[in-house]
Amino acid sequence: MEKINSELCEKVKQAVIDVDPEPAKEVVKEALKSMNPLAIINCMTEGMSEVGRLYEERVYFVTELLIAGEIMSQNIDVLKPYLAEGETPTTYGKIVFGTVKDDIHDIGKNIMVSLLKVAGFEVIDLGVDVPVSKFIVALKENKADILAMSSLLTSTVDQIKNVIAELTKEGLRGQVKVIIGGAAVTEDFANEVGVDGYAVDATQGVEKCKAFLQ
Ligand code: B12
Repeated sequence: MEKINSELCEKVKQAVIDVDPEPAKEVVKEALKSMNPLAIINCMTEGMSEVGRLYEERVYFVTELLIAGEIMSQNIDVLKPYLAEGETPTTYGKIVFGTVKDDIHDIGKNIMVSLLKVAGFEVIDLGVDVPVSKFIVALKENKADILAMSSLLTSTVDQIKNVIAELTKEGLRGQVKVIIGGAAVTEDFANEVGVDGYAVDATQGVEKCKAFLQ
């Protein structure tokens, strides 16, 4: 069970919203003394949603998005070693993971990649702005069991459809389970494109990947 300290969580969230890296680092270090690292990541994610909202309202601009992204990435690196504590190593299958073409958002993907590794998956992380062909080549080369794709932009979400179409054309669709996520992806979209799984967050995403291979 994740240990959540709501006052500290609020501080962590606010530290991301304030887009000031040094105090944010201190707050995360303080939180780590009494909170589960995954719970801290979830509090930071809440802060990121608020940063997104402020951007939408034109209170924040791309600079703030960039700094908030850096704060999130740096602190996830600090938390990563603590994520594995208490986990029993298991060997699940291989996953090819990437953010779709023309999209460079990678924080959510990186969180899920870390959690998948902790859970015992072998992850081939293709990074961001991944063209259709790169996904296909990686799946073939690695004989992967699962393909995971992230998309945060409504303008790039249709890239998922392109990958699925190519998978089908190559005769690979029946051999890999496909899971998608990211702020631009909805359950309806997932049903429409006919993927095997969709999850609203990385923790649920990992559970779905485990279930695919059981
Ligand atoms: C940080 C940020 C950036 C940073 C990204 C830094 C980085 N290294 O990723 C930078 C500054 C680069 C950026 C750029 C842009 N951004 Co931006 N960005 C954001 C912001 C504020 C936070 C995203 C984030 O990291 N959230 C925290 C993480 C943890 O959440 P997450 O990625 O959603 O992941 C969670 C789940 O979705 C899930 N998940 C994610 N992937 C997957 C995959 C699978 C398989 C599964 C199961 C689950 C899963 O797990 C995670 C949680 O556990 C969002 C706002 C928002 N509400 O999303 C806008 C947002 C996504 N950006 C937006 C925009 C418009 C842009 C720009 C076009 C701005 C511009 N004018 O240049 C560019 C586009 C660049 C590009 N080509 O990709 C819009 C998109 C609007 C839309 N509907 O298309 C948003 C929604 C802001 C807004 N409200 O307007 N951005």
